[in-house]
Amino acid sequence: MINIPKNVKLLIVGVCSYLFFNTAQAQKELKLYYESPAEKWTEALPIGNGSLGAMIYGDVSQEHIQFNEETLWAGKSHDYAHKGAYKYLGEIRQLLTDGKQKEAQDLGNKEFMSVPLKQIHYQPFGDVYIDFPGHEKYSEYARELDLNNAVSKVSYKVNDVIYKREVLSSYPDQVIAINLTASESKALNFSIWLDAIHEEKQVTTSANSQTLEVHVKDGVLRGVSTIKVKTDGKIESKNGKLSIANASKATIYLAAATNYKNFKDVSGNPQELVKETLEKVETKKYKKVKDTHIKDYQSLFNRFQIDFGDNGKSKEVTNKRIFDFWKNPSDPQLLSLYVQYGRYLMIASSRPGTKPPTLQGLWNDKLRPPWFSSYTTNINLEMNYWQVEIANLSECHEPLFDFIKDISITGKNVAKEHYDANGWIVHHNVDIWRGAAPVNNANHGLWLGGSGWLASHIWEHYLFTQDEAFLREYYPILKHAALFYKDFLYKDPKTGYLISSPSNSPEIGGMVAGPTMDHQIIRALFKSVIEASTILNTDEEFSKKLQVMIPKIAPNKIGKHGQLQEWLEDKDDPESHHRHVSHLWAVYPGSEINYEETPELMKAAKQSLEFRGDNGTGWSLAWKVNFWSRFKDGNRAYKLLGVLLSPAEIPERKISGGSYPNLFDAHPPFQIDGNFGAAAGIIEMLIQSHLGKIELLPALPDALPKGAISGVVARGGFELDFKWENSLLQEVIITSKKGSKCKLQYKNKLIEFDTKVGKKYTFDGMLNAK
Ligand code: FUC
Repeated sequence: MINIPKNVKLLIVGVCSYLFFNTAQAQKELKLYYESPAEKWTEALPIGNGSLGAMIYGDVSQEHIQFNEETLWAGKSHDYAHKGAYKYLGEIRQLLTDGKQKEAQDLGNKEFMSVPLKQIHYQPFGDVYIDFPGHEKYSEYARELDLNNAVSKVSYKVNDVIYKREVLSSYPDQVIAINLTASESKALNFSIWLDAIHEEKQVTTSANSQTLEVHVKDGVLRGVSTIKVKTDGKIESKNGKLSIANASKATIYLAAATNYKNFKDVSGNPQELVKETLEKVETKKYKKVKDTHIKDYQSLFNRFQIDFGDNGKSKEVTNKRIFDFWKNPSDPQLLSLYVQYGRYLMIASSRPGTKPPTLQGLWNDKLRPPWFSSYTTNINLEMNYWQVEIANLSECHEPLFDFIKDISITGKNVAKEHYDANGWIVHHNVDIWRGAAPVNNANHGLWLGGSGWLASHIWEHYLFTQDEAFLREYYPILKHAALFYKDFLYKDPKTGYLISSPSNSPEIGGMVAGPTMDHQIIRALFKSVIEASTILNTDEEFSKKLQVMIPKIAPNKIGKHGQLQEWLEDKDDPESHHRHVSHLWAVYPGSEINYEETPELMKAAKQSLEFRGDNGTGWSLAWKVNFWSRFKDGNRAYKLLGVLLSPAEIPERKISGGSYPNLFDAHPPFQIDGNFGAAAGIIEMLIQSHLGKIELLPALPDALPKGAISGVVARGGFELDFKWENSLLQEVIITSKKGSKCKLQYKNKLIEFDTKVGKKYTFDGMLNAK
């Protein structure tokens, strides 16, 4: 036996407990934490399993859990295409060429728009209420959402009895589980029931369960939800409620489903689905369901860590931290928490087999939610997925690819009816019925970039994962997105360039011919199809056609104010602080404009962003964080984060954007895109990989001089762990997933090396191999 001296033993114990302590500490830190119940929806805490989501208020004498199931929408299966609209395309184009914008828009509104003109709403599903008689006076209240295990908790004391509630939404078991305990036997007494704000609803109660049926107004979808109670107490069904007496613990499982099967089929049987789900879970103990849930969640969540240090504020209540950040943005842990919250929300709202998060993610309590709580594709839906690859949640991208598959079908019909073109097209909004035609008003709805932008996600997913099988599967969709633009691009009689017309630069300036953004998106799409066809060794002829077209598309231009022109004409208003900054698409998420290949355009793009200023709606701020990161100005990006992370509801702030107490992003109102976009932006300050190399700490703000990140993903199939101190890189470990060649840059040093699949490569802060 090896004899270890006592002092060495002490050292080992010390190091181990230090590591343990720090891990435990780090675990503790990833929480949203409050010392009072939620009064408003934007104070309640979100949980979700991709399809079944809930907001937990945590009130003491009456708990309220408002829940959603992602397929409950208004409306019905419907083709929104405007038959024969293409007959007016030439005339609209001509009017635009003749400078008759109003006439072009009027004709567009009359002959070219979606039928009907508007899409429809995502719906809330129902509410669980739990009454705890005698709990009006309480002490030691705490409410939290633990991002480490995706469990929301409430605890408090009444007459020396400690009451605890846990709520989670399980992906493996497809239920929301509510677990209630009392520290003394038989001290738990409560009544529970379901309700909904739908006009058409019915509640039926049995011995230990209750079922809610809702029917949406203006639509064909109905939802069924059942709660089932397991307890060591006595259950009684009275006055439409389930009353539980003399218990020490109780578990309630909630399942919900609708008759929606897909955008063409509503023949589902929600009663049967709910019954089956509950039959599978009802014999399981809460601990088993919880353990399975945590294991499943952590298989995604634990892949990525981010740490900027903690100056002690992580122990304070979250709403106070947001308020303090407004006054003094020196809470580095709030930023790492924000990134992890973005990851948490993604895992909660986008899992394989589910639908993508809407404008409000999975969470909506209104029959008429803002902007229909639908999918806006001129920034919002795409922004939802900006963090997904870099933050090591690649599988969570899948619902977007399913969505793209759907709209490539509806969009094909729209391409034919509206443009007499091949391929598929999606305009600026899509609902659950996969409407792809232009909606609302031709002045902003007739925008042509939706399908091109969405298709870029297929290519980006490939760039990150190097998954050739995926690329092969999706190549036809990518190609057909390009095919549409190939047919649609139109030779501008004035400039001779190929342009996108009619369209608009979202959502500023009305209908125009040839907005810069469209051309950037189309060029990027064509290039991705060309590269994909080479990788897959297919379609050489089509690729050649695209190669010939690219130089003919109207190029990016610098205007009289030194700005990047938003339109074909040099007519940008330097005073405009409009929230959309669409013509900078090629800076982010695109990459056509960059310091290395197009420094003059980069300068002009930066000038455009200066004109737009540092305020904006939530998602606009998040986009600007990403822009400033690409401009390598970390301090400016950090300044924008300061606005985004300040309290949304303080009138004296007098600007939009900000965060609600539950850290939901404020457009205002709540829109989830800013959460996801800013999480991506924070990572973009630390690592970028869009120019065929990995650049470390490209835009590190002075406020984050020390930190570490692990499990972050770069294009080319690489996973990285690295840390920095005094704002200088200390060490980097690169794991090669696909054996690609790696180019790595830190400041002015660029190294290049071959890699082997699964091998790790370690370098010091000067990029010397270790
Ligand atoms: C776009 C934006 C709005 C809002 C809406 C949902 O139309 O211009 O700001 O985010 O989507």
